[in-house]
Amino acid sequence: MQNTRFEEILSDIQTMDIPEEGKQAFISSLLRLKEETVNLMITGATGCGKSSTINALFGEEVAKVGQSPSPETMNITKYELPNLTIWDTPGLGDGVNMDQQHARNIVKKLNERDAKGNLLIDLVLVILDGSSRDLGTSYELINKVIIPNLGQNKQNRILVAINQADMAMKGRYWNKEENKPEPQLEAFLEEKVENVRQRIKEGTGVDITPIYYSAGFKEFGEDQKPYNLSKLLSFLVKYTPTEKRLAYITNRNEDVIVWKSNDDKGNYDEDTINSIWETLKETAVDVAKAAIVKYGPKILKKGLKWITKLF
Ligand SMILES: Nc1nc2c(ncn2[C@@H]2O[C@H](COP(=O)(O)OP(=O)(O)OP(=O)(O)O)[C@@H](O)[C@H]2O)c(=O)[nH]1
Ligand SMILES: [Mg+2]
Repeated sequence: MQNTRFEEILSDIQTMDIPEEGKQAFISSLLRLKEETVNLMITGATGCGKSSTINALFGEEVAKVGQSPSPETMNITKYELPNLTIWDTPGLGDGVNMDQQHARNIVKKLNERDAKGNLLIDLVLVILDGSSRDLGTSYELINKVIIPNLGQNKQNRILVAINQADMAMKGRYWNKEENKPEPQLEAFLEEKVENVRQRIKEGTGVDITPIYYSAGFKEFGEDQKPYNLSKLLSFLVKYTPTEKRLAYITNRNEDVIVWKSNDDKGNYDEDTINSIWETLKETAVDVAKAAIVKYGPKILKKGLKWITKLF
């Protein structure tokens, strides 16, 4: 599949100031990673912001954003980006009959296997609507449909993210100028995160760490940028199998402004870079490992510089 950013990276390596042998080894490691595809399921109730989140993360117009009350995503929609396949999947909350169908679709997809016999879906991102007081159907979705069908290693295959953080208190305490929550809203969101964590723990015994963010929106001439999107990305990368992580970076939204507003509880870009660096170290083919041993610091430094350049 076409992946121009991948090609750019490869040609960058050609210009690195290291011996030819090292370059070739680096390139063959990367070519192997190029064969890997992440399969990411994004699910959640109608209007929670699945399409908006996909567009914020990977660039506008990847997924159509619905502004009408009728659900845009009636069934599973597949978006194929280079090395990254997104399964945009309706969650529950569309009435008994529709919900049964949605649940069946999700269970089937979660049990699907790839050509190698591994579970197809690497990671499920469940989006909750932070502006909604009643998250009952979302708990139903997570506790009864998704978690029981995650197979082993459940903890690492689900990420729960509360979207529309700006609207959690009906728009109050959202600082529009700085595009971030005021302390009152922040405290409210922290509490929400803790409630969600507890409800899932009680229902399934699985202890996960939900996060909150805002995908932003463009409506009525207003253009609100995302909040905590870098944080969301760093969690997505961390929860994805090492050999598949690079795809998030090569497909990342090029509009740098969407990555700017984040809480100050961590350095999320650095976390992402470290996760990717882990990928390169762990998945380097033998000859690259040998080259790293032989040319050590030089390759490591160049490699890091190259990854950092992507941010
Ligand atoms: N204020 C605010 N609005 C948002 C946010 N994220 C999404 N929206 C709005 O919420 C509405 C629904 O968003 P979508 O992205 O279409 O939601 P969806 O989950 O894809 O919806 P369906 O495909 O119909 O299930 C749109 O009007 C978005 O602009 C956010 O972080 N803040
Ligand atoms: Mg949608």
